[in-house]
Amino acid sequence: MSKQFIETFVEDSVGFIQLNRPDVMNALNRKMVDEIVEQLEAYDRDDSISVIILKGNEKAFAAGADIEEMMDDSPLTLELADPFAVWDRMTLIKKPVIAAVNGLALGGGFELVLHSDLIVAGESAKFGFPEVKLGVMPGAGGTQLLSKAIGKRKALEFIWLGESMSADQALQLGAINRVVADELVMEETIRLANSLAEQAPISLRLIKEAVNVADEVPLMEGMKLERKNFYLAFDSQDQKEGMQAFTEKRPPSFKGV
Ligand code: CO8
Repeated sequence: MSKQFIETFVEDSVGFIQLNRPDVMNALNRKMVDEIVEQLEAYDRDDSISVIILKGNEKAFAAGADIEEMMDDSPLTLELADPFAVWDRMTLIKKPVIAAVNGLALGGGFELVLHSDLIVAGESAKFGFPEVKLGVMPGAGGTQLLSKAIGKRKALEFIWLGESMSADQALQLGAINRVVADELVMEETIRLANSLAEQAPISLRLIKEAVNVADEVPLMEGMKLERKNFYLAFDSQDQKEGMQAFTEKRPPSFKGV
């Protein structure tokens, strides 16, 4: 299906969102971010979808927020437009989201990648926050998400200097999950998505919630949520099926209930 700035399609139980402003390196204007988040939410509600993949094109995942759109903004126009409220909704997506990155992921494009759960990149991909060179700074979570991913000192170095990191550097620093040859990014991402799609959906959902709070709450609070989610998993038919299948020495058949 085609919206103004994204293409969407489904293969098996994987929902794809392809950023589609190739003339401007997939620069993210506000309407485009709205469309991305609305589609993430639609896939999240759709029982036939297990995993969501976000992708760009060969040259760019996304080269940042649309500079032309924001260049005449003032604090008041930003306050009234509230462009980041829609980004907050990404943190509420319960299904696994994988970013498949070829080419550039800069500024808001890198922030979109960092909002994803897992990240697969091509060997020539580049990640960075060039905002400092525009006299601004990341605004859609970049300072926080990159610091959590690679630590404060390395994050400061990259964001202060506005330098890009290579896919290999990003992998070594723990910012991304996998690097493959450029032409194999989609194949690898789909393989990863299909592996996730075989797992019990309720387990994936409860694990995502528990892992995400690890960054935000004191250890014992995180442990309590983990425990609550562990107990909750025992209310699912998939828990019965998973354990039954183990004792019967056969593969489980999960239904997501
Ligand atoms: N915004 C608008 N247009 C862009 C952007 C962008 N971020 N990036 C590229 N384009 C456009 C160019 O203007 C050009 O358009 P045209 O053909 O009409 O002149 C077209 O894309 C192709 O770009 P180039 O000709 O520059 O291609 P190059 O291969 O020479 O260079 C680069 C590619 C390196 C990506 C270069 O275009 C560049 O430096 N772009 C800007 C990158 C940048 O600074 N990104 C950060 C933006 S600020 C930001 O993201 C803040 C995030 C906070 C909030 C997010 C809310 C959505």
